[in-house]
Amino acid sequence: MSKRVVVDPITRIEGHLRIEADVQNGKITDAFSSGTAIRGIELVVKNRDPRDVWAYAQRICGVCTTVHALASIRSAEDALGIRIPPNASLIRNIMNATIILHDHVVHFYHLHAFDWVDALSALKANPNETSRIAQSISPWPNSSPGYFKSVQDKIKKVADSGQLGVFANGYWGHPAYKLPPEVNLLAVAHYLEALDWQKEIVKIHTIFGGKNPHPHYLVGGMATPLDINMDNGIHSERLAQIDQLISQAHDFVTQVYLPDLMAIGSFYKDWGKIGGGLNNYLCYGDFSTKDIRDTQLYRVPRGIILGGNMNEVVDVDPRDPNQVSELIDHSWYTYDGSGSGGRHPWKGETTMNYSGPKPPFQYLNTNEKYSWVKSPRWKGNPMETGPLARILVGYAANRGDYRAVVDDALKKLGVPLSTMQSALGRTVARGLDAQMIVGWLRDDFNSLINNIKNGDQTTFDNSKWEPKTWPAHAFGVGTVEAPRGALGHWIEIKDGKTANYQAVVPTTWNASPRDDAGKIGAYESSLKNVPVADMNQPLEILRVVHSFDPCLACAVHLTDLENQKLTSVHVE
Ligand code: NFE
Ligand code: MG
Repeated sequence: MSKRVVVDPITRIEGHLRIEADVQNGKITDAFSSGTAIRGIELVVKNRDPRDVWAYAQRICGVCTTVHALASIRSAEDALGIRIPPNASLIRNIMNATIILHDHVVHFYHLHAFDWVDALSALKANPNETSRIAQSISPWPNSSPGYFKSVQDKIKKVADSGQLGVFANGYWGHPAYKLPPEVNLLAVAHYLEALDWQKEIVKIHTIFGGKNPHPHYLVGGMATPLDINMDNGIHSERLAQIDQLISQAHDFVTQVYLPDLMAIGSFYKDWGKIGGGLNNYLCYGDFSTKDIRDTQLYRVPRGIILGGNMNEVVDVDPRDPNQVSELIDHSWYTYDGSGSGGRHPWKGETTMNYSGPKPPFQYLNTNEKYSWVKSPRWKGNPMETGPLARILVGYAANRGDYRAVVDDALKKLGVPLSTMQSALGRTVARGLDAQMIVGWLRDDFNSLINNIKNGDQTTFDNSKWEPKTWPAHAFGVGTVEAPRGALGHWIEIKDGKTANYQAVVPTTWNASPRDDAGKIGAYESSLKNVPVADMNQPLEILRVVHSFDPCLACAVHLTDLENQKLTSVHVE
């Protein structure tokens, strides 16, 4: 007899995700992923000026803020044949690199670490030993015994107050926690340091984009006036500040995040065999060194791996009507009033059709429709997207830079490449993704400074700004490698207005429910065979699902109409 465990909502993610999992003999036999809220941004942007859509689309999410604006302006520029100046390309890369680094660090320390780190165990640590460990793995300066003692005192004060604040609702003491108290203390110290760091790095957005979250973008370039000698724009003092923030980001990633990841990961090698899932990986590619249309110059390569076959990278084309499609057989939508079937996003439709139970309810009817997330498929295949996809596609494409960072990490952990296709691998890949991207961030900033020094301060091309220069009817697609993976916005422009708009988002791929052929999505697949030691404390489910860094706000672009309890676990 299997029992169904419900985790709803999954916390320490963005948005509303519910997992129902059948557990038999201490293992998950089947799982169902449900997005429980919808916002309908694709409907909001209909009939609007395509030059304005980015500002609405960016509000799809406040976590991967920036990337939806970027995908949106790329889709409009693609449709209208607009080329942007080199400086605008560089600034867009810098903006995207910034959000990815911010997201990955926040995910590791604030959203995922406590699945692996027992915060209260840190109270038992010997700060001298924590200091010794810290100094043995990194030159990071905050590493004295006194420093770790002060962090321990801080945790003790919080614990003694009875109000655990950020440490509330953890499964502290769960037998699946394996770190010694000293490493737990190290991780909690860096949890707190990362909180400070993350508010600094986003200043790159506030300088280049005017604000964060949701910095400003512009169809045709960037709304970023460069004026190196004057106060009429981004001048040398501001650029020096960005220079410093990039150096800080580099140091934090290489001296804090990566050493911690390796230290913590080495205690959880058994999770290198758990939580893998589909083994199909999708990347649209990004970070061109020149123009986004030149896919050959992408530093994140474009491509697909099928069935874990690392010997072949398959081409992907987001324009091909036979490749990307969205199915709705198990999603609360309808096509054309009653139909279903797959739709390429240029023919996509967002028509809600809720047929689930009325709250309060115990279980979803998972034989029918059970999610607001659609089921994107590539030639009928469910795909995983995100840092792991980027790392594996880069590796399989024989890229020397990817091979070097991956091989180095595998050597440090003492595990084979196949370990990457797991919950542990996903979390390791996110760190390696940050390692790659923090280097490109520096390179792109240096290129920008060089251009400025050579007298090019142009960030905007207005030659196709006026609608009279546009075709009467056009289709465009904008793709971005967002923190959580392959993001695409598809636009149809008719007579100067947005006729149709579809966003297929990384978390839409990963959180997807079953499709018409019964093929399960990435979360659902990754949960199969995962052990659950204690049905009332399903820490293992959190480990696997969190390893994807879910963002349901993105995935189902109305907040829930009913209040939901926080962190309740139902078991029958
Ligand atoms: Ni809301 Fe997002 C990212 C996008 S979701 S976080 O990254 O696009 O998958
Ligand atoms: Mg969509």
